[in-house]
Amino acid sequence: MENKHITLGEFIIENQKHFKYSSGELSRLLNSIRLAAKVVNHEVGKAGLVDIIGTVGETNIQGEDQQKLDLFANNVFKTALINREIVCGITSEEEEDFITIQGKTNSHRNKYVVLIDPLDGSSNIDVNVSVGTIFSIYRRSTPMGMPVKKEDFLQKGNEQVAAGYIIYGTSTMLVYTTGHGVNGFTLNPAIGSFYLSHANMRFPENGNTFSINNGNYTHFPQGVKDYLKFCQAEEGNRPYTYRYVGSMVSDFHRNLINGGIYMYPTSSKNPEGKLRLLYECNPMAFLTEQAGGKASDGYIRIMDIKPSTLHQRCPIFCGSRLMVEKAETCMKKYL
Ligand code: AHM
Ligand code: MG
Repeated sequence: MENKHITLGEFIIENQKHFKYSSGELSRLLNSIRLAAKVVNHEVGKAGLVDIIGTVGETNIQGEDQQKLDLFANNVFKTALINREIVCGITSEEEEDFITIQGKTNSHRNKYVVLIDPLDGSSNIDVNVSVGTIFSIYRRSTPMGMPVKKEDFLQKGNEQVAAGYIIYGTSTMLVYTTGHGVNGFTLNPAIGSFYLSHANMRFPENGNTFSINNGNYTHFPQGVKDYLKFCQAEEGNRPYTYRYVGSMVSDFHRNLINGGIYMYPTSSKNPEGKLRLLYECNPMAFLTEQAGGKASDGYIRIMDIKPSTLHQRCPIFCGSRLMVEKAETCMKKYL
């Protein structure tokens, strides 16, 4: 397919042939995410203008303040997904439990479950720094015709059929994979269409940027401290460049394009790590591998971890393969 002027909608249909069960439902599901992304983008773009920023006064189930835009984005994605006869269940970083969707005409016969972080990095909204949406899609694992169960959402990351993110940045982009590489689409705001702008995105095998919250340094395990020392040593192409936006989607996106590693390890403050396996680590791991990179918890492949709870946290090291392998070597020394 000639890349010029291909819209996301056209690309989704054109690539439907890759899907194992090609009934068009996954295409329609991706199209509903595309639509919701445009609505959220519009609202995020106005965040500084209207009285929508600031905390609602509620806290989410992890005890963190929720911002109004988190709730807005959560509702937009939920509505877009519920109103089509495709999705049988949704779980979100902003919801305590999963949502069952019976479907209007087809009692519990929809095939897909969607796991979503509707607005990641939301503490960046009031300071006008990029935020993102992360999504992950699985086929249900329990038989059709019955309400979804928790186990439908607790599948290993390697069962994902699609995953992606939207970055609300200097441009708004939607980047996704269905297991056949990673492609990025940029929104033309004047027309309201996403265009294929980054075909077949690949992590450079090696990079020279590392991203981590260095403020937590003293709380990191020794393996992470050793790797950070390596990154900062005067040798070869080092010291590497240090960049940390504090929005995973933005840090990941930069590293995907330029080469680099993003890390959110365990620490004595967050012994399980901070990021959620289902809503953040697994989808980003799927994208990483599809782009030729590596995603690990420091020891094993993220997508091989069997989740046990919906809001489980997980340490993550993801990005350029050689950088992640070096970080793993440092971690494994202290096993
Ligand atoms: P959130 O889902 O509550 O927004 O948290 C996830 C975000 C990531 O986007 C980002 O990389 C990380 O938390 C930043 O955390 P910290 O401020 O601890 O470095
Ligand atoms: Mg998040």
